[in-house]
Amino acid sequence: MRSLKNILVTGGAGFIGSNFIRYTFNRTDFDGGVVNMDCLTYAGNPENLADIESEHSGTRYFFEHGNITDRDAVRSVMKRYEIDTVVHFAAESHVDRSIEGPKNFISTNIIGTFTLLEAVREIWKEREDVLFHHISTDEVYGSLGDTGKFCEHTPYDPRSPYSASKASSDHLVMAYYHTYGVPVTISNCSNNYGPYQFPEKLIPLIILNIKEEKALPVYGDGRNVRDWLHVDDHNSAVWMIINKGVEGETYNIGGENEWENIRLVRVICEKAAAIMGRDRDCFKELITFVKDRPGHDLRYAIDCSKIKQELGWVQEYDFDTGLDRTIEWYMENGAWIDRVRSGEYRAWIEKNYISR
Ligand code: NAD
Ligand code: TDX
Repeated sequence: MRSLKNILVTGGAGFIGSNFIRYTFNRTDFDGGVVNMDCLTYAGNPENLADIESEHSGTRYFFEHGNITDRDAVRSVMKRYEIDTVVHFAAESHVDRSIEGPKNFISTNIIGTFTLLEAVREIWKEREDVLFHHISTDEVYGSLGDTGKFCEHTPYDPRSPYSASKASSDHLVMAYYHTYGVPVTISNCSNNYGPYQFPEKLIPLIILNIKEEKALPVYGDGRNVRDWLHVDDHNSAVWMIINKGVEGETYNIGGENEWENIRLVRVICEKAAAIMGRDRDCFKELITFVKDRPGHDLRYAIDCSKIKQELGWVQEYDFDTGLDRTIEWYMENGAWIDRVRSGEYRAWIEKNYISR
């Protein structure tokens, strides 16, 4: 029986991690503690959790400003908070940045995961009620043609420095399970959307450029396909895995919701126009086809029948409504967006965390 009393969330100040922490506090069947260890890169913003911080800080929620590659810091957090569950989100997550400079991806995604695994291997030696859950991506499986889906047994075939670093971390996690018996699970998820996503990723970037009537950059011919899932549906799947997932198993998570990029961008243009009370097609003229991403994977699609059948997970968000709400969120949260993009929040971080 798993303990699930003290959860260490790595990267909890980022997009999915902050939504995960809010998700756990909204659950009525969880009354444990959550420690958020995050080094606050450009993508980490503690303001994402201001509501949780004001309600639970010091009682059930604890922020630890630290780097997962720092062996001593990781061990100290694991021991001080008597962590029994690690949910490992922390990563460099943007493919384009990995193409520009892979070094941080190797450091955080590979060495960081290794550092965490070494800590749990040592600290959890005598325990059986613990779990290390590793958050990964469908991108490790490479690129699909027009048909087929990735399943848990699809051979790994990463194409970008980002996906190669995630593939490497997945292999390390499984190696620690087989070699040292560390209790682990892995999930490989498709593209997430929702609130608090850093506006370098496609959906928030397009929404914000529409808002500011800037060009909407579509890579190549826009025919690449992604499978979109609401971040809360990803997090409900993660919650199920840490509660009842089987050690040593991988679970694919997906939206069963494939969209060609150009089709999605056109729909966002129409939805935003409706929300802003503008003509249906007025933003489409901003669409600009730009140079393709090198090694751009053509299509991702996930077969998530395993987690549905074995753990009873289902997606709850309908994409039409989820996308509407997401567009509204970015339209309404101008102050958050300005701070995230201006670097002003850096000063806030330094004042509130780094100098503490
Ligand atoms: P994000 O970039 O929004 O957030 C990453 C967080 O990790 C940030 O808060 C950052 O400060 C923190 N971080 C980075 N390096 C760190 C380090 N060395 N030490 C401590 N903290 C560090 O990323 P996201 O989109 O929320 O993705 C979270 C996880 O989910 C990643 O592992 C990613 O590979 C995976 N994933 C993301 C998606 C997606 O669509 N965004 C889909 C599938 C899987
Ligand atoms: O300006 C853009 N124009 C464009 O056409 C951007 C930023 C992206 N794109 C395309 C590239 C992709 O085909 O849109 C698609 C989605 O791009 P991203 O939002 O950068 O996501 P992707 O590269 O698919 O990776 C995402 O999903 C899997 C996350 O960033 C990863 O962390 C996750 O593992």
